[in-house]
Formats: sequence, structure tokens, C-alpha cells
Amino acid sequence: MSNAALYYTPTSCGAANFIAAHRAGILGSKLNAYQADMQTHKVLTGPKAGVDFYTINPKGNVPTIILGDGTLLNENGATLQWIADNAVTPVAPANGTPQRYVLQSKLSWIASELQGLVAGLFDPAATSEAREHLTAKYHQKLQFLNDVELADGRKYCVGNEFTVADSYLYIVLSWSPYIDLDLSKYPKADAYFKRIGELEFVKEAHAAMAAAKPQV
Ligand SMILES: N[C@@H](CCC(=O)N[C@@H](CS)C(=O)NCC(=O)O)C(=O)O
Repeated sequence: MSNAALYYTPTSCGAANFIAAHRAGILGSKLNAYQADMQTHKVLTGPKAGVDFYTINPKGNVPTIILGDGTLLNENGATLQWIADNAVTPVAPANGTPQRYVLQSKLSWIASELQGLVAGLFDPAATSEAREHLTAKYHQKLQFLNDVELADGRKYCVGNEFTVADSYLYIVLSWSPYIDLDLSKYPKADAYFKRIGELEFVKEAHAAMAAAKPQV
């Protein structure tokens, strides 16, 4: 069976998958990673460079993983766990353990509650009332992240090791400047974000994504 293929962009939630896969040690072995452009909806790198991304993923969004048997996987909760289940270096607690379900709950929370709100703030069509409402709700979530989830100053979302939930939360927090949000108002969340960004493999992953040369 051929390698699976990840489609991503370097600053989107797709990048969380690239970082996780890099940490997992599966890039270029079990998983090849290719960039796509979300404005033009064209694949930018790899054997399908130039192809309309909708023909690969009719939803047109990233992350997208095409498994070796052709199965299309979407949604961070699924793609990140596929990466975890195929990892050489572990990036999730073992399947079936309580901690694995904790990880699943964090992924769902990040996707539905954090990213769901930020996505609305990125929407240029959002009215100022809608924007105000979404911003207030997002601040509540960050307060919870800061005061409850990260209250003990923990390094990682789940347990004592980096997991796919960290790559995802880190990327969502990295969007703060684009939505005019000052993360330093939430010192524990801010410290967490900076700590993850300083991890050597996270820096390596950013460098590898930046080095990918669009072929179209
Ligand atoms: N519900 C999806 C959201 C994925 C998503 O919104 N991806 C964004 C990038 S962070 C995207 O590809 N947007 C471009 C588009 O939808 O056209 C998930 O959890 O993975």
C-alpha cells in the first residue's frame, strides 16, 4: 500500500497535523505531506500539484489525509488520531486508556469550541454585533483554558508528554494576533503557547513547512 498523503497549509489547523506527524516520525515514511492553497483551492506541491483540491476533498478544507487505500479522512479529531495511531514516537496516550479518552475530549473541545469561535471571527462577512458576541465567547473559553485547564501550569494538555492535542491547541492559539486578541491577558495560556513554540521539533516543523516550494 502506498503512503498516506496529508494536505495542509503552513498556518492553518492543517499545520497542527504536519507538526504532529513530524514529531511522530512518520513524514516521508508512512505519510507524505503536501501543501494546498485555500484561496485558489489548488494543490501546490507534490505529485498532484496544480490539481483542483475539491477533487481530492469535496469539503475543500485542511487537514485532509488520503490513506493508502484511498480513504478520505477529514476533521482534526480524526486526522490527528490517525497520526497518533501510526506514530513511531508516541504523540498520544495508548488506545483504550482513560488518558486517550481525555485526549479525545480535548481534541473535540479545541475543534468545536475554540476553532468554531475563531472561524466566525475570521469570517469577513461577520457583522460587528456578531464579532462582539463571538469575541466575548472566545474570551470566556480562554479564561477557562487559563484558569482551569492550565491552572497548575502544566506543560502539556494531557499527561506529561507532548500529544496531538498540543499541536492543535498551539496552532489555534497562534491565530490570536489575526483576531486582535492579546494572549498575554491569559498568562498561563500565553506561557503554554510560547513553551510549545520553543520545542525543537515544533521549530523544525515550521522550518520544513516554510521550505516547501510551491510547484504551481
Ligand atoms: N471542522 C474542521 C475544520 C477544518 C477547517 O476549518 N480548516 C480550515 C483551515 S484551519 C480550512 O481549510 N479552511 C478553508 C476552507 O474551508 O475553505 C476540523 O476540525 O478539522
